[in-house]
Amino acid sequence: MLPADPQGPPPDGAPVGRRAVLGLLALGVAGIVGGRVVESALDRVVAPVELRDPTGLVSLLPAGATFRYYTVTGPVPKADPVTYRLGVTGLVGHPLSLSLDDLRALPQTSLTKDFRCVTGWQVLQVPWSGVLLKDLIDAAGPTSAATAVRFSSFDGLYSESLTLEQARRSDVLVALQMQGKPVTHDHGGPVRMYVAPMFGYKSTKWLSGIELTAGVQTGYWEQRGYAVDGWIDG
Ligand SMILES: Nc1nc2c(c(=O)[nH]1)N[C@H]1C(S)=C(S)[C@@H](COP(=O)(O)O)O[C@H]1N2
Ligand SMILES: [Mo]
Repeated sequence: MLPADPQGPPPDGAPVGRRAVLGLLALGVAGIVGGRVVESALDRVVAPVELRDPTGLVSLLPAGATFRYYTVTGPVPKADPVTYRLGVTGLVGHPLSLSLDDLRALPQTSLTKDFRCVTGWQVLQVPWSGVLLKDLIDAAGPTSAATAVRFSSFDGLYSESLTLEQARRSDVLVALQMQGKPVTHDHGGPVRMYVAPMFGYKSTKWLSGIELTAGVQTGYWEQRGYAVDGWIDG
């Protein structure tokens, strides 16, 4: 496991698109030199390219890369699977506090998709399963003032948000399983978000709370320069 988050914020004022593509370049280099990503040097390179991959760089990503483990806080204490609770709170008619058994008893949705970090590494065709975020939101009953959803982590620091419309997509999961087994602690278990259409930073690990809010609140990396809408495909 990497000791701390190696990705760091983008250079001040730099658009995320540039950083994303630099990350892709870094991974290409890493593929040649044997697996070590050399982002820090490449972060200073200026490349006039955009996130939509007009250059075709995305297609140069080596297949079969493995997951890295990210944490912005250093080691995170493990959750006790018996006492773990996921709160669904905020602007709702019926706040929820869900145990792992509660979550497992709800209908499970599976999907398989490439997982991509904005810094450039990706893992192809990762199977995920869990509860549709939409189902939890519907069960809690958002009030008419709710327009967004904020995720918090029991690491005590990370947060992310989606608009309510994004949160209701059929490819946004409160994930219990990843790669065919329960989400491991390093990958954010027992429960993490998986926001399939967006870059990895939108998928909060060690999920502890889902709060319905009156507006999107910028997340950890967004306060450090990442795009609030993290769409992978524009
Ligand atoms: N709590 C928390 N969630 C997080 C992060 C983090 O540092 N802390 N990193 C994000 C980023 S930038 C990515 S790419 C993915 C990485 O997931 P992984 O560590 O399972 O590979 O988690 C996201 N969720
Ligand atoms: Mo990331």
